[in-house]
Amino acid sequence: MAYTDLREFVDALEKHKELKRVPFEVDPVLEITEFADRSVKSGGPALLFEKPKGSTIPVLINAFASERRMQIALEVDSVDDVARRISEFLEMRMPEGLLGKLKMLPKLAEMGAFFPKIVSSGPCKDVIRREDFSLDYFPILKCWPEDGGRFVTLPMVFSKNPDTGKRNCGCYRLQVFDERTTGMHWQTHKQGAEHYRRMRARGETKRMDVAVAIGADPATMYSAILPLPPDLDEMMIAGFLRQKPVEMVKCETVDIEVPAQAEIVLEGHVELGELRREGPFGDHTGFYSLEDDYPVFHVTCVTHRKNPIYATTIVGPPPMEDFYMGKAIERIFLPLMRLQLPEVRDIAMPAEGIFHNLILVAIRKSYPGHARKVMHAIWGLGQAMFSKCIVVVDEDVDVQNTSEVAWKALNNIDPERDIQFVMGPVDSLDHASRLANYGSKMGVDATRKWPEEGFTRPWPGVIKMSEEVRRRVDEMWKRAGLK
Ligand SMILES: Cc1cc2nc3c(=O)[nH]c(=O)nc-3n(C[C@H](O)[C@H](O)[C@H](O)COP(=O)(O)O)c2cc1C
Ligand SMILES: [Mn+2]
Repeated sequence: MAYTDLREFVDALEKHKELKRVPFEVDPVLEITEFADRSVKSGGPALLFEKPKGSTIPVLINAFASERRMQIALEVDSVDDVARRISEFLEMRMPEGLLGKLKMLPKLAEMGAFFPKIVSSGPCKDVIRREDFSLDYFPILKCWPEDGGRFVTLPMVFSKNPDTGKRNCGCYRLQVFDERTTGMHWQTHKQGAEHYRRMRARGETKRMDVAVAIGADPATMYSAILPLPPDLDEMMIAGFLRQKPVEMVKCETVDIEVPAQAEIVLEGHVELGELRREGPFGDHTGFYSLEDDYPVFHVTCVTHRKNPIYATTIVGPPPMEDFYMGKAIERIFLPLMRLQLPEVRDIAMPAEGIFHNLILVAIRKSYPGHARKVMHAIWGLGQAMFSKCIVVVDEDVDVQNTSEVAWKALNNIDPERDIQFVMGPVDSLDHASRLANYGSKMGVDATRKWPEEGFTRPWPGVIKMSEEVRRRVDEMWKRAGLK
């Protein structure tokens, strides 16, 4: 049964002993970060701070911050189950004959059940504040000592493509500038930034409507970070994940819809052309993102539930909560990647690589230069374009085992021959690239080299003891009193 809202998810976490309430006062300035960081690094629970200093609204953090919590969030025993459901849909073809077509009906009906549903009202409208509101009312974290201020870190930012009218929802942090204004940190490659650019290019209006929802059922919250193709509605994917449509409700002051069950909604607009210094911010690279100019979000109305919960996260030196969210993305998106690249057997993004710095790819190699084809395909695949280092190995290497990859890949390469550099877009958070958003990337072909690739020396096998000897020693091992 799909979670209706954030509260039901909190209850589920509590039932599974995955949540700890902190009943005394803790400061959202730095102290909550220290709690959350220690908890995630020690395999601790999600935390619900009931008395954040300076606010009456409780703070939920680390709700997705373990493999188990991601399973609870998506209501599966393994996130591979989600991947499996996606694969089934992808394999769905119109079958031959009437009987086959009839058998398809339930699947098609299931698909129809994913589309978001507009409803006339919802709990996010329990309290509507058109005049009397201030962002100071919320327990917004200052995450790290050198941060430029307080940041909303887990928002669902809704905007519309001015050309197609299609909705987008992305998680872009908001730096609080004052009671009613924040930064709007959509990086240049993201959909919010694209909507903004298109709107500016049209030159018809000076304002872009934006609405920010904070806290909802977990699948809806999670959909905001998914690297979906442009114009694919995150709310539809949320419906697929929770197997129930997301109920959407119109905003009071802007032409945008938000999840009706959201805890908090900030309605407002971005003034086209207005930029303001944003940052620094202790980012998910584990370094501070430097200050930069970003659009400004003007809040014009706040709506919220009775007794709202403020959902947030922190990013910083890995692994943090976003690592577990990203790990699930890796699993869920593998079948989609394999649509284009069926030779890919598995991929892994180890925590130290912060997603964009390192992707390990195992392929079934079929022709000369195959590893390089896969690298280029990944650099051309949505947000995977940011991959700073792609290491391609043969399918017998377990990419989930980073140490095995390091061992085998480092043995297998002749660096000058097997490492390839390309120029292209890089993640906005890359602090080492020569220019912001533009720099070099590296592909490592760590597959076994073929004669057809000009390698004519013999290639050695990996050392392995014979099964027969292993069995003999199993028995002698015990006889020798070894454990
Ligand atoms: C905790 C967290 C914070 C994030 N903050 C930002 C951010 O401030 N700016 C940004 O562009 N992307 C940020 N992202 C990544 C985007 O949410 C992600 O790239 C998403 O796919 C963007 O959606 P879009 O393709 O619809 O633009 C963040 C992700 C997470 C998990
Ligand atoms: Mn999107």
